[in-house]
Amino acid sequence: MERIKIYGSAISGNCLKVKWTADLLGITYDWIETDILKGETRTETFLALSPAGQIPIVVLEDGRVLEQSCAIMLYLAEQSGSNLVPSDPFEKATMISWLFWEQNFHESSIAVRRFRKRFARLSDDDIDPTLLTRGNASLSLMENHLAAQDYFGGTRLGLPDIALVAYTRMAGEGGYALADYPAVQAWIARVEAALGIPSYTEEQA
Ligand SMILES: N[C@@H](CCC(=O)N[C@@H](CS)C(=O)NCC(=O)O)C(=O)O
Repeated sequence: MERIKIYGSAISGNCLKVKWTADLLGITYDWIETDILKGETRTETFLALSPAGQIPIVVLEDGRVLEQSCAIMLYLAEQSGSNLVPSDPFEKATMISWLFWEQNFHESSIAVRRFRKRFARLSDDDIDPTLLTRGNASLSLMENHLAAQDYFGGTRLGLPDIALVAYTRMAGEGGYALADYPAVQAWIARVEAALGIPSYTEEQA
């Protein structure tokens, strides 16, 4: 595959999903660390690449730009000819439905609450209380799903695991008690091992 550029940040789960997918697939890339806290996604140069002003983005060798973490993961997986994207249309749509759920329900509560607490340094009273309820509802749904299987797609690591683990492993920073979700905790360790990344607590130490 051509050499791509990934604009991302090491503190962002959305960006790490893309990095881990590329690493897993053996795709070579240039990583351009982009600091959202310093407004580096709001510069004229960045906005010319991505009018949405958000990371991650991928710039292909021919200059085309791809946005949205889960769309980028799908592109990398399909483009590299991996078996991470099922060929059966129902299985493929089921896999994609987890990616939509991650963005629509999980990330929009767990990642947002983590950002408000860890980076915006808001007190719990100043954070929308529904973020806690919806985040815990996400973790409960995952707990039930993972009680019966090792990975979201069944017996092996797939794109939904990579997408969902990104912010789930950081959920403690958002004020969620991961200890209440033992199957989720075991799954996090399994996915980290499969991706060959250190556990989040080790990374922070
Ligand atoms: N749905 C997007 C979300 C991207 C996103 O929220 N990016 C954040 C970092 S995690 C960002 O760039 N924030 C800066 C901003 O919005 O100004 C995706 O999955 O790629």
